[in-house]
Amino acid sequence: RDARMAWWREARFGMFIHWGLYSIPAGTWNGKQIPGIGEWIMNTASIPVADYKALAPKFNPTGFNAHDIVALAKAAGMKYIVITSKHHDGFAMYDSKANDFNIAAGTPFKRDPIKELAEECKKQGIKLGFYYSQDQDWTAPGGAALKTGDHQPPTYHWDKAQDGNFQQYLETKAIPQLKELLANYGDYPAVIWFDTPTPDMTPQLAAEIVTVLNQYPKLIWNNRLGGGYKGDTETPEQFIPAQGYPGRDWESCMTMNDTWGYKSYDKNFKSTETLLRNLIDIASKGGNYLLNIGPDSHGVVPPEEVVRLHQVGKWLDVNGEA
Ligand code: JFZ
Repeated sequence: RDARMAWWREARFGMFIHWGLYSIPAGTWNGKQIPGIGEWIMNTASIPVADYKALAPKFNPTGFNAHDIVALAKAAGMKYIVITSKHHDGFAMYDSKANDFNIAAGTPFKRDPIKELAEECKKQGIKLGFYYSQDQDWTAPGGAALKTGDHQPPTYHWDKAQDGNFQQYLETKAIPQLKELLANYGDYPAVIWFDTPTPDMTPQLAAEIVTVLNQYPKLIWNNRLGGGYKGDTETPEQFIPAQGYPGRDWESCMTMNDTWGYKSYDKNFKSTETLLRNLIDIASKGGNYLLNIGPDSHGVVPPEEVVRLHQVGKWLDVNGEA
């Protein structure tokens, strides 16, 4: 266990990337600004499945440049990247054969940004992990949804197209996609970052996933699988725990503004000084800082984020350790 965690414990600083179809509406739907985090817009605005899926043919992020993103992470002093391979909207940001709602099969872009990132990370010598929403999936029949607004229990679905059986969703989409992600990207992923487990993820169903994960003895995965599994890492979100987590590895994930996925009008960016203080506070308590960027619908990293990351890196060059 210790050998497996060694690189992660030394890393201290990583880049979270939330990027998907939600970068197209960018916080606005039917002319209305939708409150809350940008990647939740489908749920928050109760967007029908067919309308949301209609975003895919409009997604052509030709400004995406894996080399520049990896170089940006390195310039900031980051040692790893974790990118959304599939968020709660169910859209896979890689070439998936298991499900055709994905960037390679469903968009004019046709490329596989996860593959491009994996190749660049290997070239530039940094670790890469995949966020995967294993439980919530708002466009696959049987996928779970957490409650928003007036959505009704027990499923909190808002469109009949979401109805189905969770186990079937898991066995026909989530597990096959996890297998693809684990098998098809060379040395990567170094990390699988699960999210938002619901009671649907019983110990029995989670065990089906763990059986797959266990075939990759170097893999690190977080505490958000569900089914009672504690995983390798605690994941305090948007805060720094007062004393860390004695006996546990941990990673604070944070946004620079108030959203993970790109929102065109969220300009509430933290200062570089605040980002640096957070990094130092977290490192002093033995944790890692996973700091988010949210590329836009062209695949371009917002300039406010680029500037801050360069400033953090500059400070570390002068004051940090090698
Ligand atoms: C989840 C996602 O729903 C969100 O879109 C984003 O990806 C974020 C990193 O993770 O949101 C959460 C998950 C857990 C908590 C809060 C928000 N939590 O434990 O307080």
